[in-house]
Amino acid sequence: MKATALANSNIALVKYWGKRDERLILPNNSSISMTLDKLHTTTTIEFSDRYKEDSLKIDGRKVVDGEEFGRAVHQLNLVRKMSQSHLHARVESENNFPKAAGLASSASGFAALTLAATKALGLHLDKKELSVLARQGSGSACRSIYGGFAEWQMGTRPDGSDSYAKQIAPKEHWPELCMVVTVVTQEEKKIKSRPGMSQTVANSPLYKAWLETVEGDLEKVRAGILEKNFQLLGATAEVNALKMHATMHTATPHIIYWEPRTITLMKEVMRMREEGLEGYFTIDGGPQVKILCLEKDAKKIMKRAREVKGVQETMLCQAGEETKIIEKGLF
Ligand code: 2P0
Repeated sequence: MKATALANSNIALVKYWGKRDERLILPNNSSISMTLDKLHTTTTIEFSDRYKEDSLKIDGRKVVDGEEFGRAVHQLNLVRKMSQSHLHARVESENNFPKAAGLASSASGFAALTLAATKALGLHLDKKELSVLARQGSGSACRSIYGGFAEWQMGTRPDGSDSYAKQIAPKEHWPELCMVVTVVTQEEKKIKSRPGMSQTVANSPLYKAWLETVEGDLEKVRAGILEKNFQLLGATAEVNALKMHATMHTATPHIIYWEPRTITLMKEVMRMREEGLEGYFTIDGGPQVKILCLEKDAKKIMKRAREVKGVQETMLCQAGEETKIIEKGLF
């Protein structure tokens, strides 16, 4: 009745932005991501009749109500329903990176929660079933079930049964591909992705253009990964991120996740490219900049990023492993 899961976060190379069903978390477009090896969430769950209610601790802090608690309990309820259990759970979770600052904590968080909860209740789900379930906790979590590179296929069915991720390639496919993750602020963002997304879908005049061009980006990024064509992958991913941010910048009220340091880093990546140091940036729902590069340039690019004033941390990541069960629990 107790299990611990470790899930890596993932960074989208073609972003998921906008839902067609907010309750089931069904997206308006497919997306592609790279699972990272160094940003992870560890979650231990125990179900027991000793517990009179669900309890949740994240990074040592008790979470007793609010949206975070509600979303975790909703996910536990989905798993309880599948296994016809009425037991309450004790959940403890730890991230090794700043939460809710655009480093995809909800992706690794809900992937770990989903696997640990199903295992603790004795369910044996395959990856597709886990992906469908994780998606209902947080959309991007369905991609973190897989290692390497994954594509979340948006699906068309109203019940969401065909909206889940599949692996494009395992991490061993392209070990030279790196992502330098930079942290420019540890602060939690003021507007979460969820309201940010719905605000954009509701009224950004550019949202239509986003949907019209995303299929082309998916094709290029898929090919870039499979053919290990770094220029194609990087250039497409960079413009895809800028397009997503352009939809937010033009929503009413608008959402600007970038800080001055974010823009300085973007410019620095462009400058490096002019000098022959090939890197491409991507940015999610937050101010952090992630730089795609090849291993041969990674150290130099990290050094250059670290020299940008205000950059607090840089981490060199490669493609990481799938969400898995581990022995060592948090309690
Ligand atoms: C992504 N993001 O593809 C995009 C790019 C942020 C920017 O998925 O509402 O936390 O829980 O499904 O997954 C962040 O949104 O949102 C996200 P919900 P989620 O990675």
